[in-house]
Amino acid sequence: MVSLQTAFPGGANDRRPVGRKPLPCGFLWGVSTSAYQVEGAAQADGRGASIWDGFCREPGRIANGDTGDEACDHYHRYREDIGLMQQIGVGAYRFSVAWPRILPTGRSPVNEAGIAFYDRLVDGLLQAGIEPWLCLYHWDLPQALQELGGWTNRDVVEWFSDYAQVVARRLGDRVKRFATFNEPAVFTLFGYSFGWHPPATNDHDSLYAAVHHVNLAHGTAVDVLRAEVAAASIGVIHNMQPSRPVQQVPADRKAAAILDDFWNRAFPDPQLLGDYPASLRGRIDLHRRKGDMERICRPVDWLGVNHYSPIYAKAEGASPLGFAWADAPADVVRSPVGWQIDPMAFRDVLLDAHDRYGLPLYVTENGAGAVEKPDASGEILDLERVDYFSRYINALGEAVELGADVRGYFVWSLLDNFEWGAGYQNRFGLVYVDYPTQRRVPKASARWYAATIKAAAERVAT
Ligand code: GCO
Repeated sequence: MVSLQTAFPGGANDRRPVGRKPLPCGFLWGVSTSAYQVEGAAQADGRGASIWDGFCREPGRIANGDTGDEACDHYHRYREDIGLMQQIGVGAYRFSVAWPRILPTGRSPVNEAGIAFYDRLVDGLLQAGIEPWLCLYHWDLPQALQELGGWTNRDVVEWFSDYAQVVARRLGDRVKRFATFNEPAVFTLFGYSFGWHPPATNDHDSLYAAVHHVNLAHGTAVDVLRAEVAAASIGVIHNMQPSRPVQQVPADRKAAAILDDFWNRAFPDPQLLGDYPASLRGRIDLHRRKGDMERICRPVDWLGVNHYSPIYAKAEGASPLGFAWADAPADVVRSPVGWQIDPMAFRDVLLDAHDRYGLPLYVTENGAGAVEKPDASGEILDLERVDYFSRYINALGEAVELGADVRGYFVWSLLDNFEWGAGYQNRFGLVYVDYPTQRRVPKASARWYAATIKAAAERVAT
């Protein structure tokens, strides 16, 4: 393994991001992953199937026909991965629990072997001085529940709260940081409209049923976690990205505004402010019952913001949504995987989230994708990623300076991993994974992140 002590050839110290904009003391540095993307061991120890297992097997869904069957084998290699986190010096690890690993059919009985994995992971993290941040749902619904209608069946609210109760009772003696959902806007829109995620249906009414039931499941799970876990700190994680028209014409501007309501408001507004954006209310009313908004809007302790880039929309007359997803225009600065690089958009997202929701913020994902492989000497000199992080963390510092209450930052991701529809070809890790051997190789960005965390700690100490 390449040592993290190796001097960063690009000059890590020249690029220390926190030099320019000091961050608050106690600022938390972390890394994020999710269960289906890293665990692998899809058939091990009684894990049930998730909707992603079957979806990956459908021809043409995932680049190169990749699946999460093996992923990074984190299920077996979690100790080595905790060691990598220690070397980088992070204070927190955000992961998700695979619902079908601990409840193979989505409902009782509990799979003890599945729980035992999370016991080992949590204990290993605590021994290493790394705080576990547990997310209940990062998109891997048990297949058995999908067969009962999944998120479109209102009963899912009870299934989810029962699942939350199992996790709380079995892990809540040691885990205190909980998130209910990761990026509900993504899995609902991509799963119930665009066909990019399971269940890949395209029924407009199902989309809004799913939105409302996810919101209800969130609020119900917050109450369960609060009741079950002493001193719990509970949040929810949303992707927040400015929605821009692909061309400055009225029709595209209107499309971008509709996408903005869905992408940036359809979940955080009801969950944190108690109401849906006006443009969605008519659709949601078909699924709303008396008392629902009170069940959805429960007090939480923090808001997790995932942000990578702005998104683009264009007018699409044929779509019942009133917009189509669009690539970033050719004249903007883009990452190797085509996502726009715009650190000031990140700063503004944090300021807007602070103003609108008034909660402590944690950046729970930020990072840059690339198609990469080791050079002749075995190193991965991901200097573009280092540059991205450096600029984005500076933008975070500006947001703090302008008043945003941002308390932590988690890199996506610790490891290269299964990037959904893009399979393994797009890599986001600080650590390279050689999939055939599962060998981990820290990239230059891992050394840079370690230096950044160390410099921040030294600044506080001096
Ligand atoms: C998401 C998910 C992650 C992704 C990451 C890079 O934002 O889509 O939370 O699972 O892998 O964002 O696309």
